[in-house]
Amino acid sequence: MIGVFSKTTDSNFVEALGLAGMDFIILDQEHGPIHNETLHNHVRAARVSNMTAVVRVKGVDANAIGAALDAGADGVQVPNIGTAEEASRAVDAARFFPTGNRGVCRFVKAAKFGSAPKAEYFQNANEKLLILQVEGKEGIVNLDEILKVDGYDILFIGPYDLSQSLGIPGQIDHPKMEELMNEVAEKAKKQGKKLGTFADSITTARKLRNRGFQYLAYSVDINIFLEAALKIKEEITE
Ligand code: 3PY
Repeated sequence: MIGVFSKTTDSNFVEALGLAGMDFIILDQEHGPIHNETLHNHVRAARVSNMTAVVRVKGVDANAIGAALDAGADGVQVPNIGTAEEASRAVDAARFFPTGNRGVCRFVKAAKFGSAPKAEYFQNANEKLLILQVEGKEGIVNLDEILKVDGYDILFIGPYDLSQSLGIPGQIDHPKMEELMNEVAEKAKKQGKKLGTFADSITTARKLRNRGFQYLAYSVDINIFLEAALKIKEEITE
């Protein structure tokens, strides 16, 4: 799956990325201006353009995770997981009984405002994607334990944060990063977890895809727009 991070408030950007054939969009509440009202419209825009809508919340916060899923998102991505206990708390917040303890309201958008058959709603809700990000020293130290936690689907390596924790901020193509990413990828594969990460160059994205990263976020909507505009200006004036 190839996707893009969204850091804009206009749902037309989301719809356009779906029309371009992107498989998923990550609606970024951690580093973007997407509040819950906007989220409802972005999720709708992803749906009409056949794209999986994932919300990256700010952290392991049960209310934020619940609100994102209540808005009808197809998945939630939780940044900076450092321990197995945090991973378990994320699972608990994102899943209903018997896997977790997510807050229940059957009148939310995800439950078709109360019109979804109850059994179907609870069943479908527990099949939404849960993606956990490991990107700091603590998460790397505790990786084996984090990988043993059940109830989440994808382990996502945040390369920028990881590069900072290695003392080489921003150098995501550094050999030290390559080594660590490979190590994490091998461990995740052994535990049967799917892998995700982020790339901001086509070369890196291709390399990671070939290396088995199934959930690959490429760049950010507003940056894709900016880069295209720069290229147009440059090509016309050269
Ligand atoms: C990171 O690179 O640290 C991310 O969280 C993805 O942009």
